[in-house]
Amino acid sequence: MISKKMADALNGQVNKEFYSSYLYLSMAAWSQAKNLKGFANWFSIQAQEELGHALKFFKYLEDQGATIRLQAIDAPTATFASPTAVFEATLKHEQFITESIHKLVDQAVAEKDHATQIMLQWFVTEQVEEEANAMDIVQKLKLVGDDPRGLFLVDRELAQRQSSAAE
Ligand code: OFO
Repeated sequence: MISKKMADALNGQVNKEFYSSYLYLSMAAWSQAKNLKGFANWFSIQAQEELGHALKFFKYLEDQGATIRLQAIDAPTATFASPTAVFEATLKHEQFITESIHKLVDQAVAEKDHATQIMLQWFVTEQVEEEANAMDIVQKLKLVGDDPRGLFLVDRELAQRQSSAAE
């Protein structure tokens, strides 16, 4: 059994993960509208992964017999200034999520809640990867600048992303 304080914090994270999914779905819609089909593919898969993250927290709360309180999900931003801006927003959001996960770890450590610490380790590792992926794409887009041929190639690369059921 986890503390009420820990359960409340994890319930907050469930909401943040659902919001992440919503945000990436919104980015997928924006990309699709701009005919950036590879971008849309990348964001749709990202949205699915975030749904998986939300459900991992949900299941953990369930397994711990904690009270689950689903909260309203904020409406995500719907418009972005450019293809680079949409991935800069992705990186910024992932940095925010990393900070949130680290705060949860700090709380679990302070409470000597070993089970929650172990559960959170997966997310600590995942965030390193999420930030690295977003950073890599931002850098590519900056390199490409205003060159439409470069953007075409990045879009083609993002079209290659495949959904990984495990995440
Ligand atoms: Fe993007 O990792 Fe969950 O939120």
